[in-house]
Amino acid sequence: MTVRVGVLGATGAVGQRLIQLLEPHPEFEIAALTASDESAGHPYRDVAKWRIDTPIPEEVGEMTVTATTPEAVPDDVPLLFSSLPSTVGAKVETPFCEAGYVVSSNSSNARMESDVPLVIPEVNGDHLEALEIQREERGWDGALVKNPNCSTITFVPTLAALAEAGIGLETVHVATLQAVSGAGYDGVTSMEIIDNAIPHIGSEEAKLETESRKLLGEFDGTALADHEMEVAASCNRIPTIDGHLENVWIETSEDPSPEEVREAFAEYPSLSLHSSPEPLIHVFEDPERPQPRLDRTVGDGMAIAAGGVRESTFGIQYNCLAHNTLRGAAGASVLNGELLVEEGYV
Ligand code: 11C
Repeated sequence: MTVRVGVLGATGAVGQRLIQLLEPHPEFEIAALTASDESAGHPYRDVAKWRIDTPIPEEVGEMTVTATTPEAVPDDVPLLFSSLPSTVGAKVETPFCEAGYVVSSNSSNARMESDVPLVIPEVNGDHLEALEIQREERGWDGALVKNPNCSTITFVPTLAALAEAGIGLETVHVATLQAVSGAGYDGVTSMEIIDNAIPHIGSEEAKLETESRKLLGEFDGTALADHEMEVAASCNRIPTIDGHLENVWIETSEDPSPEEVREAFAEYPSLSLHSSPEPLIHVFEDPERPQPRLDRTVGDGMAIAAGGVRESTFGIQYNCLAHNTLRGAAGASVLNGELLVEEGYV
């Protein structure tokens, strides 16, 4: 049996990716699309400004977009995927949760609230247990679950793999080279970034530093506690369309060899959820490897590519790359939706 789902913010860059992933999904059926008031009342194909390289699925194109309010979404659509701008998400996600909808959200608002699980299923699916506290404290019939920022999702699974292998994480330095699709629709279409590299973008650095510690922290049955590791991030934009590349330096309580690190990455377990790739982390080590458009497609855009593992002055150094709008955004929300269904929250 499929679960009827809706997309909040269906016309945006991540909303379009959600539709691309949800339309053929064996467990979900798209039954509601919401967007801004200007788009409401129109067929999706007339307002979407579709920019994905496969056509708009025919049935989706004919659906009428509604306003982003609980009243506009049918009651028999229990699960909503939110890709709203964070300012909008901060206003409208709560009313949806109050009205009984389970919201799997990619929007950055509320990610660090103590009773909002921030989840990468392969890393910390157990944090969903905090929903009991959320429902009790907020009196919601619905629920709010977040996936992290796309840059956070790119490097945290590699840290989780090291922790899983018993390597104690003390200090992490991460520098990002982020694709323009992370900046949303305008970033891609404006072309203003072409032939330019932009340092110190937005509020990205703080997000990587705080979200990573929450993701790797423990839920003890009553509260989510952050991991104690120290994280310093430097975030930069480069002129590529999709795929965030990150350079990571870690100091650990042990002294793992590069080979042990590669093994930890390669052996980190995946899940049997539909969108969870096997393996989760692909380890590349060939030095002459041609780069363009290979790494971001591993695992159909849902895996992490890692390589360049070597000893450095700061312990171990490596790089990792993930598709930012698939693994890092729409795919991350869909995967959280699959976990919510599997765990009985929907
Ligand atoms: C970027 N990572 O590349 C951002 C976009 O917190 O979900 C996603 C922002 C977020 O600019």
